[in-house]
Amino acid sequence: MTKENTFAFFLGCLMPNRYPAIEKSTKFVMGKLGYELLDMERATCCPAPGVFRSFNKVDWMVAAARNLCIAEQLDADILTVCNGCFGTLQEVNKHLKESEEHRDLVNERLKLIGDYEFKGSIDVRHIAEVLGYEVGPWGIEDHLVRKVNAKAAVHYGCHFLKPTRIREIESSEGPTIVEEFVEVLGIESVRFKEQLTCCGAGGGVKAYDGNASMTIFAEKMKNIDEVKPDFILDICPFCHLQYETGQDYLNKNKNCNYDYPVIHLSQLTAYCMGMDQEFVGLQYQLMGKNYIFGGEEMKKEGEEAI
Ligand code: 9S8
Ligand code: 9S8
Ligand code: COM
Repeated sequence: MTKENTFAFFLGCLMPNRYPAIEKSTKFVMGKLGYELLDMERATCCPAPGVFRSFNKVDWMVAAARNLCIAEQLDADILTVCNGCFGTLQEVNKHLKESEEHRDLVNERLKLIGDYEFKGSIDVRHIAEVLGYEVGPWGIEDHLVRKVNAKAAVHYGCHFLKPTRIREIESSEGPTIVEEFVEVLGIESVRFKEQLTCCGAGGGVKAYDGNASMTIFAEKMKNIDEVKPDFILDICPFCHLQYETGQDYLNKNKNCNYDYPVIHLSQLTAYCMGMDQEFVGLQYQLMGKNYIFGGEEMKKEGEEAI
């Protein structure tokens, strides 16, 4: 049993480097909900599943296990807000718990770099799961300061759902976990064509072949644009990056005219729980345009600073 109501907060690479507002929002949300988030000192890249695993599975496992060991030493389950980080850490954790052979192999390697031994004493959780299943729509309601009346196109991304047999997310083929949670925040989720396919960034595609990545993304945006949401809601900083920079790319190079705000689940939840728009990062993302988020104020305490 790990410490209750405590998580080792795994930052990954993208969030601290490009989207500190997601980090700040996550800390705000979890703190308000009564969780403690511990820093994982000396943690590295997860390493990214679509990239590192494709090159060398053992090295991928060793580097991931090192991160898992840091959380084991803190005696806390890992919390991640990124699908890629969830993909790697959840999968390696599960696999090493099951495979004695690989556990021994990985531990042999870990010994070479210091005081690390994978024991298999923690779990790995994604914020969408924690909010969706543990806090639940039923549990968030009392913490809300405002609701947002807006339509969202929810993008789940690949690694949160797949591979189905490893992730164990309820209904990987037709997930509703995010939609059900954000409904309580006043969000209507609009379905769109091929909703569950890749954003085009993952698996090393964005870095290796930018054109292929943008071709996939252009199709995604076309399908989203058909249902005209107020914003795009994601649960992964890498998808977030793709939606944000990709729209600019299509506007500049492919004669498009997209300006959908891109919002991570942590940011949306933080806003509804009273964090100032400016700190949630929405102001910056909307680049001086009118906020889409007025929303309906529920309590006065919404003013509080962070
Ligand atoms: S770490 Fe390094 S590249 Fe990244 S953000 Fe999420 S996936 Fe894990
Ligand atoms: S989708 Fe396909 S591989 Fe991934 S999870 Fe986040 S980035 Fe977008
Ligand atoms: C995507 C991570 S979230 S990776 O590029 O597939 O490793």
